[in-house]
Amino acid sequence: MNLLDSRTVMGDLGWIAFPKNGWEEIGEVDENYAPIHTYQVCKVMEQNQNNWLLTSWISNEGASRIFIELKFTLRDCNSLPGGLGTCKETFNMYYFESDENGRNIKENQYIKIDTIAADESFTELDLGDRVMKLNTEVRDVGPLSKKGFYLAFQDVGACIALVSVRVYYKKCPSVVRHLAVFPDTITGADSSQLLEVSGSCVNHSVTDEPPKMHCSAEGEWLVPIGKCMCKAGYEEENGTCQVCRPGFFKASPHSQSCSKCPPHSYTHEEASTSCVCEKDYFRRESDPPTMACTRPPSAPRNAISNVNETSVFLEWIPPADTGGRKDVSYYIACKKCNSHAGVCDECGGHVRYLPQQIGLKNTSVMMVDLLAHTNYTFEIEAVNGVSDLSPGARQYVSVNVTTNQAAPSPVTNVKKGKIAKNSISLSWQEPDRPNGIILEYEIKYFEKDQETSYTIIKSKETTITAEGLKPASVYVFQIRARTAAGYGVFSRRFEFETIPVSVAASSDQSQIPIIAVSVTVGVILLAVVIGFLLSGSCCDCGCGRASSLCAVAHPSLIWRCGYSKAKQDPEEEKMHFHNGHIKLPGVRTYIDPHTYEDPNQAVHEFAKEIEASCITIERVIGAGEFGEVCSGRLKLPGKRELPVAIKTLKVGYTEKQRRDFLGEASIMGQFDHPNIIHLEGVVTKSKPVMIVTEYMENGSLDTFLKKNDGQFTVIQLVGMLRGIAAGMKYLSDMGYVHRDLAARNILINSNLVCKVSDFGLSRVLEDDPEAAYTTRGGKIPIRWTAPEAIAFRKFTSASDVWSYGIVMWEVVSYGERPYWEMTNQDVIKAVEEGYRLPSPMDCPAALYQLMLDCWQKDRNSRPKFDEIVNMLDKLIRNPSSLKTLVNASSRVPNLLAEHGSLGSGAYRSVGEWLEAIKMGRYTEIFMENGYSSMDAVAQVTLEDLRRLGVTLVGHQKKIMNSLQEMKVQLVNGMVPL
Ligand code: ACK
Repeated sequence: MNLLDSRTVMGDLGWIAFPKNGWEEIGEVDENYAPIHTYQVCKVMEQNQNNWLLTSWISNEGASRIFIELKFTLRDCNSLPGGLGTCKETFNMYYFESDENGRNIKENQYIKIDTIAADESFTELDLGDRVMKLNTEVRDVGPLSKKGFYLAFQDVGACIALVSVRVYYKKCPSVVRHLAVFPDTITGADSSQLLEVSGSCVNHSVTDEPPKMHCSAEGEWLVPIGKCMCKAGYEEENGTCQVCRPGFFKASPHSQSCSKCPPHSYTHEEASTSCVCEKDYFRRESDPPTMACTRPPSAPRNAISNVNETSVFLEWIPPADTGGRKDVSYYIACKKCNSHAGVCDECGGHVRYLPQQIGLKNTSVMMVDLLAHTNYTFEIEAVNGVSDLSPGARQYVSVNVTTNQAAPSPVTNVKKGKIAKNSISLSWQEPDRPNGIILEYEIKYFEKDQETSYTIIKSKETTITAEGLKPASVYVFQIRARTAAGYGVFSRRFEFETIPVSVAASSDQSQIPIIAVSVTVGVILLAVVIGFLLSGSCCDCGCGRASSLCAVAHPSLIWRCGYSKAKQDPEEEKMHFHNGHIKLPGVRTYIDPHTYEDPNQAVHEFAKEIEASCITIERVIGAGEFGEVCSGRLKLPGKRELPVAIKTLKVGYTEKQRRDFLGEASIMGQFDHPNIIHLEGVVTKSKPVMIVTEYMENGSLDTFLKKNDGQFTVIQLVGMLRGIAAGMKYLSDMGYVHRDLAARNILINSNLVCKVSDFGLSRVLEDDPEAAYTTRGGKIPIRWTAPEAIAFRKFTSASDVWSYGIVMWEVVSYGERPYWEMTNQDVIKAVEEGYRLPSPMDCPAALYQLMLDCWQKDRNSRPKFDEIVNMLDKLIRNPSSLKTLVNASSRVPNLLAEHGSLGSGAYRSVGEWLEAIKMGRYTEIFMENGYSSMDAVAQVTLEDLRRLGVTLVGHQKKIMNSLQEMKVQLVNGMVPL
């Protein structure tokens, strides 16, 4: 900013030269006739020059540092003839500060600014060329403290022309930066000083942090701090804030620009800070204004339920419309319904929801602790963040279920018995609500505060003694009961303390007389009992109602009914756990009874001895290899009476037969799984020798299915298969290979629970009428057995999986004989050539695929039993996956096309064939409809049969199966894999 520019001053500059003959002004004008104020002095020949040129007063206009720019020419002294002695090539510049415009300043009052020398001086020559070498020099002065100043130029004998003098100061010019206005700012007095300047926000703008900039001595704006932002409803455009147009909004000063209203919202105003939701759409308080307006979700879809005793598992898929939100969760409403009265009540607090009832994120939930045999309605409601803002109806899907039998209620009444230094005896009562027959109790105990290391004892009795405890230590006990429905929950914790060693020692001593007395009493008692026995009286337990049918030589000479204890109490199965893992006696694996030198020891290790007097035989239900199989009842002391199956060993058996017979019990006794037939015990101390197992009301599965052909839903069939697979998984986990898995060796109870049975060693195959001798001498049930087991007796869990596939086929075809009447040799050949059983009728594709997987030639490619269980569980949970059936027409693909015609088969005419399968009544219909040859018949499909009027499912099956059988025989094989 100029304070003075001698070149722009039109009139007199008002400068004073002193002495008068020193500096003189040259009155020149430029091309525009404007005066050029040039002062010159050139007294180079004279001694002692002191010529001053004094400016008029110059206001500094508030600047505290000013700059003086001089433009001048200076004569080179060397170019001057003779004047070298006095000639100078510099001049001095001075200033004097003053608040007012007044003269009378003495030269010595001026303060020197600098001596000014020329960068370039000129010579005579230059003068001749009229080339003036103009020098420009700038000096600054500050800090100034007064309103103005004078400048003075002192010549001491140079030849100078002062062409222009410009006096100015520097300032940072007003700017708008980051929406803040910064005013004109004069730079500071110091050359390195930065002046902090505050800006002010432009219209419609605001700030969190007041904006600042720094004005440098050079007049530049530096280091901006903070900024202004257009307030809500306004956006920045070219350094100003402009209003948001209708349909646009800006919610916060921090947003850059106005945005279009998000979906399902609008605004008709200018300068909107938010948009309004359309009808039926909402925005939660916590939703950002930039988010679309949303609405409650639609109802969940495809809910399915799976009832397991008194638990219900629900699964569904998310709603088709989530309302535009991601925060969909589910709420389960539970109603208990009376089917007769048609009324429903809230379920109440006893129902537990896993993981929770409200705010479920996953699409499944489990309800436990429901009442047994009760109808429930569960409403699965989908909710999202705006559900509570919507007055609309609830969006839910409801599922009706009926619960089954409940697991037993917890044991509540636990009492301590004898407590010693290393043992604690306990007794308890049956739970209040056993909900079935209690099969056993599980007692968990651990030293207090050592819960990660616990022991589990299983007991059929309501008493146990925990042994091997530490003296003077507190132990925590919990007990739970098991019925066919599974385990109940554990009882609350009961704490008992063992006695210290010192107390035990003294009490042991004090017991000596008591023991002596007891022994005496015992001897007397024994004598009395023997007396009774000799006189032929019956026992006092009420046992001994055995039926003569089973030819039980009933041992009436028994004075006490119950178990006789083995070496270790076989009632109690004891396992130790540490951090959830079994610690001792090690991982539970199957122990081959053969490894026992004495087979009797094996049987008593794994099976309880039952007094024959506790068994009542009612009727013969079948014949086994070793003798009759009977049904009856078992009544053990302190226990409820149980229905049981009793296998007997016929009289006149050899020692080997006895060993083999009891071998099955030694194996069965090692298993404890709801899908493995449960061994109650054995009778070996009296004759006949018996194996007592749980009773399975519906007998063996193959006969049961044949009897109930077509009677079950697919889900029921899959449920049976699931049970068998679960049992087999357990066996394979135990390391037991069954070798004879077939529907005939599965038993089924009245609840349609399937259990694997028929365990044995080599015997198992001898016993099976299906087993045939192979070329290598073994006896093998060919149709059920994997090729590697037939070929080189490679029996593994993988070969059991093959057999399981055959069982699947048997189940889905309701007990049909695998490979029908093909000979064993043909079966071996066909399977070897890669043919497999075709899909049974109406078989879900998923099941047939699983069968084919089980029949993979490479045994390692077959699924494992745990995978089979998982797969079946998935199908059960998602019943719609079972709806796709194996296409009827593709069930026996390409057999005829590839392998000739049925005409060359066993039947000469359609009539003969239909007669042979007892379907002769349809001969006429077949002939009338063009099925007059066996070749034509071969094309018949199920649809054709229905069209022909064969409406009975049994007849359809018979005809289709026969056709299939013929086709299979024809190709000497089956479905090529
Ligand atoms: O098909 P079923 O009636 O069922 O005929 C056979 C018969 O004995 C010879 O094995 C039946 N059976 C075997 N064990 C049991 C059992 N635990 N419960 C009921 N029936 C059984 C089988």
